[in-house]
Amino acid sequence: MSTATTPLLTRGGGLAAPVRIVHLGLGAFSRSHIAWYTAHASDAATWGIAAFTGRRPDAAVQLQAQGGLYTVIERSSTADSFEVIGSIVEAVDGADVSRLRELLAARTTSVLTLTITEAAYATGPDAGHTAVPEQPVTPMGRLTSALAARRDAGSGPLAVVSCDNLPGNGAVARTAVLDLAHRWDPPLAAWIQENVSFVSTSVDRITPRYQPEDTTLVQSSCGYTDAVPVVAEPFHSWVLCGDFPAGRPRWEAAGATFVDAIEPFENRKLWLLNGAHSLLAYTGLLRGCSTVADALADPFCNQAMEDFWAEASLHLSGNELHIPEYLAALRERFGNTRIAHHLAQIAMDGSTKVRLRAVPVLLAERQAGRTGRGAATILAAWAACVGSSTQLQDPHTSALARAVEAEGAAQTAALLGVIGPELAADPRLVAVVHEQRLRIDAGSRDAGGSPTASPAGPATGTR
Ligand code: CS2
Repeated sequence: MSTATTPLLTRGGGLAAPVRIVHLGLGAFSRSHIAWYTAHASDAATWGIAAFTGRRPDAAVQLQAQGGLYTVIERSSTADSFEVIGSIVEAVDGADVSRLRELLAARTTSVLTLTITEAAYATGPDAGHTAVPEQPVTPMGRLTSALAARRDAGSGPLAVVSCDNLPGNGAVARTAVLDLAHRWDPPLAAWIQENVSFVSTSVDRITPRYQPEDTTLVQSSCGYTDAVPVVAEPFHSWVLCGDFPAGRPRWEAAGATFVDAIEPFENRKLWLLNGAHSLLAYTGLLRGCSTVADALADPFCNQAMEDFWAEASLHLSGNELHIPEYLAALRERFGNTRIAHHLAQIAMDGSTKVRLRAVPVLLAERQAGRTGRGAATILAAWAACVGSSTQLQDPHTSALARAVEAEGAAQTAALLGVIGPELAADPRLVAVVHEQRLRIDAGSRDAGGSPTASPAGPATGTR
């Protein structure tokens, strides 16, 4: 069916729920996860989302033309199923800060959710925040400015719910917002401390980036045109920890869980899923793979992943984590060849991601008196990718460019310094990472065949 013959997906006369959630970071993941959970909450009819884009307005324009509706294509290893999601009732260009301030100032708004990427929580001098609150250009700046509007309107407390892959993401969001508030308007910082609850969450659903063939598939399978469908795996998980002073949807009806201590769940997801993703991304790209499933099928990448998992699992205790079952599920999820999850997408923003996904395991291993070679392999593969001609998007591009001017182990040290100066200052740690880098280089030269050495190397490495 061609676009000309299929009607555009519209809400028609269907009722939209009132806006009670404001979301920053309207992208594919927020639609396969937060909006999906909200649509499946038992009280979905009373919880609408106004979603703001990040850098570009495009997704808002396309979604608004469809009344906020879009299709989730749930893709298992054998079949696709299609569902129209209606929880987004307003899609807005992120640059429209006055609409954001207006919505946050409304007492009816109870929750603000965030998927703004890990790098967007930085507040240092390079983070791009403006010096004045009137023209915020970053998501954190926009959020802080909108919280000032809520205070001014006297609309009372609300919950800010971070859904980015950071440990303690609620606390990190709180620190970032308070930092900006202190700089811009100190009494606002006091108001935020009193009135805003920062909820930490661990989110999970593999959601590859949009491809034009997704629209074609919806046309032929569903008989309508959807310019912005989302492909996602069937698996989904959401663990939340914190208070909702102005209420929240009954997300538990859709499978969300509320816990008192989130750290073990966060670490399990960040290290085992995201850490393995980064490992597969960098080793896989170096070995000519393009998707997660391709890299999983590559013996070198696969062995490196298993070695990292064995190491990381030593630091994940507690029966409630069910590590063997979790790993078995991950092998199956990563192996879904019907999902084209591109390594290049995962490889972006690497200096921030590997700091969160690999460094904690590396440091815990070294604290335990071991080398931490499995985690070092992630850093090594990232360094090898950055050191090669691969063009990777990163929040620290200039620092990385300076670091690659060095050569050999000095280059590895300089790259590690971009992740954390304390890493570069530890010569034995640098040596372990560089040793893994040499092994990866040797494996990658072995064009597409078996690696010349096992990814983690012999049992007695440098420490
Ligand atoms: C991925 C994540 O792009 C990445 O860095 O590791 O987006 C991952 O797919 C999700 O966290 C899965 O829940």
